[in-house]
Amino acid sequence: MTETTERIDTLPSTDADPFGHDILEDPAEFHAGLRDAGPLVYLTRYDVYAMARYEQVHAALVNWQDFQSAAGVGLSNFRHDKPWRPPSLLLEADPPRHDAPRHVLRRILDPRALRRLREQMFTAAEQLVDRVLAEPEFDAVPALAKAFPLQVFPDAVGIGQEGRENLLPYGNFAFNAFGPYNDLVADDAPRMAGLSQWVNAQCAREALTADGFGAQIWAAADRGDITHEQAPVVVRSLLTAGVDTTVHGLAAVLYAFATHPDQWRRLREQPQQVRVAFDEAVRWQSPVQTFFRTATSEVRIAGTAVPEGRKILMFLGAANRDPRRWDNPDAFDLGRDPSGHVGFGMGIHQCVGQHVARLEAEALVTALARRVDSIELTGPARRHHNNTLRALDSLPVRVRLSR
Ligand code: EJD
Repeated sequence: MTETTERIDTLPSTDADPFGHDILEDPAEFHAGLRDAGPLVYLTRYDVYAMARYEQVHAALVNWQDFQSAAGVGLSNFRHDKPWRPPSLLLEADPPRHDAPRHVLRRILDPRALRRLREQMFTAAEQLVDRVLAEPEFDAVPALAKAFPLQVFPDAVGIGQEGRENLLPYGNFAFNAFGPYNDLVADDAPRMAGLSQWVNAQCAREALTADGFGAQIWAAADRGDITHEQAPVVVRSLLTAGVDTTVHGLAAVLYAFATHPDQWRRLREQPQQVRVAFDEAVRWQSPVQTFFRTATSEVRIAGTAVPEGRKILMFLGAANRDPRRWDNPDAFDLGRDPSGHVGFGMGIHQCVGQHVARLEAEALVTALARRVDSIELTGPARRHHNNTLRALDSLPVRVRLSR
């Protein structure tokens, strides 16, 4: 990349802004430049280190000892700066404090525990798809990618109907807040006190139905697996991490198929490929683009010493398209094995909700594949800029039905 210069200590650097609107709109060229600049790059604008190659990103993700999360996984360093909300007991914690909340959520969200949910999700997807397909043209982001998770996920957690419109804005802010304090954060800051208050109220035992994920978290506290003080903060994790991520994961797979008619035909012939298709879409788009870690001691990355306490930015999206790891990485291809992608992270913090996300995708895409012969864009897909998420605002499509 043109802005890359060699520093005297030979570490490549760039003054580009990964959180600026130009790069958020289309990060591909920037990612390629970062990967090619070297295994470790210095970002002058934020005084942080960065990794964009698969090998280094993967290695850091599985090394929680050297790369901690408790100082925050955003740009802000909790050693020096007060977080905007009490830290997450999962995302923003390291072993041993991380482990009890993690085990509780893992048991509630593991594939066996989700079997009961499966039928509900498939029924809900069929009904939504039937309604949406009454028209041949629609915007797939609001009509499907947002509508589906916004119905089934809050139901699964067990919150009330009132105020669910707060979930996406709250998550959108939380994911922006992992980046720098730029316009994306500042524009929504005035709403946050109100949104936080609403989300926190939903985490109380009294606000939750008797049989959802939320109630199961409180039941774990009754058993002593976590404390009663921890329970509402663990419920908050579901409400923060479980909505915007799946919305934009579903948007990614719909975008992939709307722009790859050959892959849609292939899925129609091999509907059992739906789960591979979702993971390939997560690899290809990487709805979660970036995360930070903090060095717990002086750590060497590809021969360069990163001092203790420094922030390191991991470009998951760039790693997921690293040609050193993937053949033809920019292709959305149902024929490849996308496993090993870092779109859900890797290691002890790897997405604990990934089976819920996969279930939602399987239900929605299967319902579409049963009835939709072809799907095409009728206008440009429009991006939604967020400091962490690769997101879509709009995906105008026309579908042809098979019956
Ligand atoms: C997240 C990247 C929380 C929380 C957990 C995970 C995320 C966000 C928030 C999902 C980050 O525990 O509040 S993808």
